[in-house]
Amino acid sequence: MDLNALAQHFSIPGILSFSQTEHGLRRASISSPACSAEIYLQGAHLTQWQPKGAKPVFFLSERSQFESGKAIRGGVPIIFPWFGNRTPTALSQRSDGPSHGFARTEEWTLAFAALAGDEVHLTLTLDPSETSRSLGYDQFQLVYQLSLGAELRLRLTVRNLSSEPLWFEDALHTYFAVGDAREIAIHGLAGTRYLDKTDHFKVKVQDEPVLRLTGRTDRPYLDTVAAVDLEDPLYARRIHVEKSGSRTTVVWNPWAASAAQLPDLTPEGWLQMACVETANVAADAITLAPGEQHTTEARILVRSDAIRQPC
Ligand code: TA6
Repeated sequence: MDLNALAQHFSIPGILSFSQTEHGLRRASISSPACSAEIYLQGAHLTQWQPKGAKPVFFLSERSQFESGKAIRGGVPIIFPWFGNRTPTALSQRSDGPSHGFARTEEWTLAFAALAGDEVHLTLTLDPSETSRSLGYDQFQLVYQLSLGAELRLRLTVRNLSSEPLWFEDALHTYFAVGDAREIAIHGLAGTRYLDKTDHFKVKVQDEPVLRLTGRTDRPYLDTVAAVDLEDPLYARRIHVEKSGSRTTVVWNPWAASAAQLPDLTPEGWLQMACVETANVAADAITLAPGEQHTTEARILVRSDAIRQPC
């Protein structure tokens, strides 16, 4: 659907409008009494959400390329059908394809947009494409429902439309904006097992009651349904992330040395970000029987920490 058709079908005067970047990426912009937000149709990529009176909640790299087929660095990339590098599974010996799968660089379809009270509800869908078929994914549908208001709800549903089982990993690979990654504290993962990707994927347990970042951190925490609080003293706020349909929480910050290897991140960019991802990866990967579906949901809200609150 071109820009005019999008505007004709889905615009909500004063609330929801559409535009296009110089590289031809189409985006929806939201400005409601409760929040402002921006989402690109490529990857159904939510790049910003800012509740009224709060700072932007997501980190968005100023070096993101915003070009067709290139992943945007920041916001909430949708990771599907594999996390990281593709590796053989019980259902497929293949290991080809882009890091983090194809969903975040494919063109999604806007299927629904509405204002209900102060909340804007959007639904985007992804169907098989030449790219997904070439990678062995030809009978599925993704449905992504966003509720954008004073809080944010993201629901990613995967449907198996084939007569065979469908294996996948998924992640809402959320980049949170922070005042200084060295000062934040991440609550909710104490005693939880994780894979330490900075140490050959060794299985470890977080002994500390609270996670503070002191270097490159790359941890899928497994078999956890816990809510997480990201405490940010510099921004005087606490970002609360609840989830359902997700048994993995990934925490990632590249730190200085690895950040220097990322062309779409400024050398200091790592200081302003922390990824806390709502996911199902590795042992938590999902296999759908024919006709089955699964929904991964994140609910995000921001609390001012001006007055210290219990976690
Ligand atoms: O979620 C953490 C992670 O898997 C890291 O290992 C790092 O690769 C990060 O994702 C970013 O991946 P990307 O492909 O977006 O550069």
